[in-house]
Amino acid sequence: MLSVADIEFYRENGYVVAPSVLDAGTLSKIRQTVAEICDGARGRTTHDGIYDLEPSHRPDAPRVRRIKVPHANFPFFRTLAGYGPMVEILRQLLGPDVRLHGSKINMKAPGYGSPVEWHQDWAFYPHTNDDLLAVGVLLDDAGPDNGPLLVVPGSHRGPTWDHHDASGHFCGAMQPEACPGLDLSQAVPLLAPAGSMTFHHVRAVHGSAQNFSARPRTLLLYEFAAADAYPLNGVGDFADFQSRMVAGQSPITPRIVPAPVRMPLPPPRFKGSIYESQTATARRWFEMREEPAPAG
Ligand SMILES: O=C(O)CCC(=O)C(=O)O
Repeated sequence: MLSVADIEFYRENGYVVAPSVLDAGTLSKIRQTVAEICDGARGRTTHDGIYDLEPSHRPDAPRVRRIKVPHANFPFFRTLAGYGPMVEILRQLLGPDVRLHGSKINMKAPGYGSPVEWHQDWAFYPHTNDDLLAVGVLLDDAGPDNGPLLVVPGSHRGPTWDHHDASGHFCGAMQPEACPGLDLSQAVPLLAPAGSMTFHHVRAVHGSAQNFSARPRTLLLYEFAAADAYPLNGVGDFADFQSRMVAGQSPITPRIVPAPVRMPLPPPRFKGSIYESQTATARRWFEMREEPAPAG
């Protein structure tokens, strides 16, 4: 559970870190499951519905950058989305009725794990209200040098920035120099031991650098919404929408609040994951060093 001060901190800053939420057994089971899924990338030649691959991936030397929508692809991660201590915190931040929106596992391997350019999740999935957040479940210790999540405090109360490329297509990356008043030097790294959880508001500006360290950084991300937040780009499969409730009731009456919205349209030129769509950005902010080829 978060303290009253923690909740106030989240409202003011748009993020909060809850140390050591996962019990040791659950952490170990998640790590083992992630390792088994990654083994399945051996022999793959391209991205697919499960794997997003590092540019230097080889079928005989797999390098997975992301496991896509684990809650939909692996029942274990759908069950984990209802993990009691996490849901308690979600109820504190989002209210009694909470729906799972999405999930992903971002892996930053030592030495080459890819950066994620500055963005706001809200630019990808605007809703009728902005009571949404992402939970980062730390599967490794997050230190200053292994590509931790960086969040700009208070940015969730500011504009929704343009995330489009020079051709006018959505690309999921901001151009920070075109964001007057946004001070990235204020960004805070969310550092905590494995088993901790970070919570960042859907409108918070965030990103992360390449992992230049010798330690991995594996982050399971779950996105959650207050159940009365309806996606502005529609509900494709209502049965699935309803099945993603993790607490309380699902109302048929959306709550609508004024919030700055830009639609992620026209769709990205490069699809599949944020890593792919962000390749269209005019200028990368985070340094991206050549990845050493896998040995062998
Ligand atoms: O993995 C990270 O450091 C950031 C991930 C993120 O913000 C995203 O995938 O939307």
